[in-house]
Amino acid sequence: MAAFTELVFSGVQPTGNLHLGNYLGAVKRFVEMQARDAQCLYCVVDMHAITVWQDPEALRGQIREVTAAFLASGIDPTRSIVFNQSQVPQHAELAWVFNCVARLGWLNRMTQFKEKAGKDRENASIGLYDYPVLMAADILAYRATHVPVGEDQKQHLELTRDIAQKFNTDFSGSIAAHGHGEAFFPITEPLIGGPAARVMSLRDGTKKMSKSDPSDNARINLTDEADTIAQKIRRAKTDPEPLPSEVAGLKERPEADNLVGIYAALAGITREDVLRDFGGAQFSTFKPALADLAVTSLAPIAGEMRRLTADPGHIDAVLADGSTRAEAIAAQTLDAVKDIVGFVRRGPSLQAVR
Ligand code: AQP
Repeated sequence: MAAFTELVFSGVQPTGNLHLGNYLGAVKRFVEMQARDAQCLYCVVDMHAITVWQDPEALRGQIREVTAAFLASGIDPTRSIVFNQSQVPQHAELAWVFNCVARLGWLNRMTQFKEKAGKDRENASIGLYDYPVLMAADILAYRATHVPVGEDQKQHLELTRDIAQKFNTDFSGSIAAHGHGEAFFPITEPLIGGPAARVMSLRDGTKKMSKSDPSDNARINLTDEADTIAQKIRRAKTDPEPLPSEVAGLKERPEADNLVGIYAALAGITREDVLRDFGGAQFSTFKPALADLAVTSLAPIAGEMRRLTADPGHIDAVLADGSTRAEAIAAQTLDAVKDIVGFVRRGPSLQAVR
């Protein structure tokens, strides 16, 4: 592997309905990361997807669809490593070690589990509860230094940092004895930010835009046709006031704030810039401008996704190549982890992995 100063990792679940929030909060930023001096790994996290029920045939299609979205958005699979989680067994292996490092009390505080399990907690899968530990393993199998994610993943990233810290402390003697210095795992930096770190529902500005929202009108799907995108924006909930000319004027106006944030993220500008152009405008002026921008930005991605998904063989080849390259890195981490923890393994004990 070439020597990069940063290692970037992130993932998207193949749970269907990939939407504008996933694109602006995550995938678009994955593409931008490729300009940094970084090895980027982008993973279709299919093992996370099955923490809630997935129809097997649909899941296979969804894995290919997320891969197509990565490629259609501009992720270059020769520069970045694009793969699906289940093809790299080290994710699950490291998750088990981390299950023995993470504390029950830490997981009990995870708000996403509480939201997703709802009132029927006793019936939620153990995988859903353990999701953040597998996520820590995804990131730390590559000893990733940076993780671009939407704001909803902030608490999980904090857990990843806690697990890395505790592993480094619990095994400090063994880490040093195996030639890794004072710390084996990095304390990964979350990269959360920009105007679309949390894109909200088009029907309710206080709720996150989400794949599982029962109303399709609440989100813009990456596969939506131009007419559908324009119609969803036209029908998006708003208030009767014109847009303010200062960002402070968006406070207490969640729907207006959301649409301005979406415009800013699509145009690659700030909310301030948007309000400089549209301050004082009615939504009857702003919404068509936003719809035009959304269609111009998303239609080429949707077209390219259609072209790519028509050739599943090509997508599977990209995933196979990426998985082989990912496994070459993760296997080194796991060999070192096994030595540090005190397992006996085949092959010589590794002294250093990087
Ligand atoms: N609304 C959002 N705004 C900004 N970023 C978002 N992300 C998700 N929703 C928004 C970011 O997209 C990446 C991939 O998300 P995921 O597929 O792994 O899982 P998720 O966060 O559970 O996605 P959904 O759409 O919210 O699914 P459901 O409905 O199942 O809960 C992550 O970086 C995430 O932050």
